[in-house]
Amino acid sequence: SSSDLNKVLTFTQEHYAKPDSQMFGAAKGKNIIVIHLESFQQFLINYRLDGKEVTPFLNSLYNDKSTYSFANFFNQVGQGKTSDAENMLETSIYGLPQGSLFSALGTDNTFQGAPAILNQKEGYSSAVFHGNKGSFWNRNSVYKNLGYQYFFDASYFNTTSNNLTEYGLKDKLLFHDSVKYLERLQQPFYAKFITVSNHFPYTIDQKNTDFKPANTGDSSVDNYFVTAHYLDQSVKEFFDYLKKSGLYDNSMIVLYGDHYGISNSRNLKLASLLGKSSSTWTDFDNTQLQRVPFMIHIPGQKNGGIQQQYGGEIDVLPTLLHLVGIDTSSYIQFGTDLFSKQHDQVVAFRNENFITPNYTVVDGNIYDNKTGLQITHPSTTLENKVKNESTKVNTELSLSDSLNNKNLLRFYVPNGFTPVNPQNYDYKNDFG
Ligand code: GP9
Ligand code: MN
Repeated sequence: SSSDLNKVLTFTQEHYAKPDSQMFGAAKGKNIIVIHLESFQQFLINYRLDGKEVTPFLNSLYNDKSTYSFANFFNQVGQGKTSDAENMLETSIYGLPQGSLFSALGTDNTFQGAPAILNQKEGYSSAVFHGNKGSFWNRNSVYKNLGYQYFFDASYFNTTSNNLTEYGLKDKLLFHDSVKYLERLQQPFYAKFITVSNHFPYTIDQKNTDFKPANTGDSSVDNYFVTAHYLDQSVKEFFDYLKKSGLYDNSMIVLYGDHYGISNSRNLKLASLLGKSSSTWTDFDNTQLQRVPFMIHIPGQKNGGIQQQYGGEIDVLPTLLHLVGIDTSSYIQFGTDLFSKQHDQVVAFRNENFITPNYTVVDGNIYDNKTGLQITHPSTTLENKVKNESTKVNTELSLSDSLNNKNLLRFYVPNGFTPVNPQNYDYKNDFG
């Protein structure tokens, strides 16, 4: 109803964060290439296994002045995993408390997300490249509702069994075989590449890797480093293609990890590789490991570097729209621009836990980020602060749920926005 919608609108308008004037439009007119790093956690960045860098190329990007690299960026997915990450990045609205929003509501709900906004405001074309079946996570339907013009799914690629791992086309082949399509997209374009090779159970044939696994005894932990290394090489090759094709200089390349690769129970095996002991491992440590990479690489930019502000997947859309000079004040978005002075650094997890720059709250327990120790007797000031933040987190998540479950966006048309007509799109393999 309109009162349900108004509650959401009031909340998101009150939390709107205005863009930083230096960053607004800093990448105006550039192609946007989003690289989804499957199951990739932040701890891999700059990590050495037996003295060997696991992801040398991503490390070089992370440490490059042309990249805004976020050291405290968190995944906020629920059970919808990849699809929840995509949903947050495309719409700045949370996934569902249970299940996947793409699967449960993606066929019928109204979306006001990145491809449509970029197209309507700045004339972007749009495409997704993914080497798995288009029906996985209901993407075929959701992408039409988002206004994606092209979806290059497995049917566009040579998927003979040698070319595949468990979740689809090997990443090197995905990038290599996509360039011919990418080059023909009308510029500026918004293009997303969803990788799959670094997906549980982390298997890649010997022929495709020279990297030695760890030896914790848990084969998925051990091989995680091997497939992460393969993903790193794949991204490097893709950058080479972009440079060769001339697209590189005119593009902003965004990389993010969607969610953890190593589960909380397996973290006990991982602990020793991180210089920690499994006997003192806590919920605090599990939460710290929910960091994933978020990097915005803008060739030619020299003022990048490592950013310390806390944020998460919900914050990506307003951040990117502001970078290409699009005003976001009329959209319903729960996240805030990471570069804004008003950016909200309370990062909500889907289960109502949250993290701030100073402390981490898990099941009502407060941990000091500096020491990792639980604050068993918080001061009244801290207690009140945590109470307020926790109220805000719960309100935000439940408003997002109400918006999604009642499909409230169908009652709201942002100023100057034309609702998406999914019938305009057809992803049959006939790209001419
Ligand atoms: C498959 C892929 C995997 O198409 O995106 O999704 P996940 O299992 O990580 O949610
Ligand atoms: Mn995933």
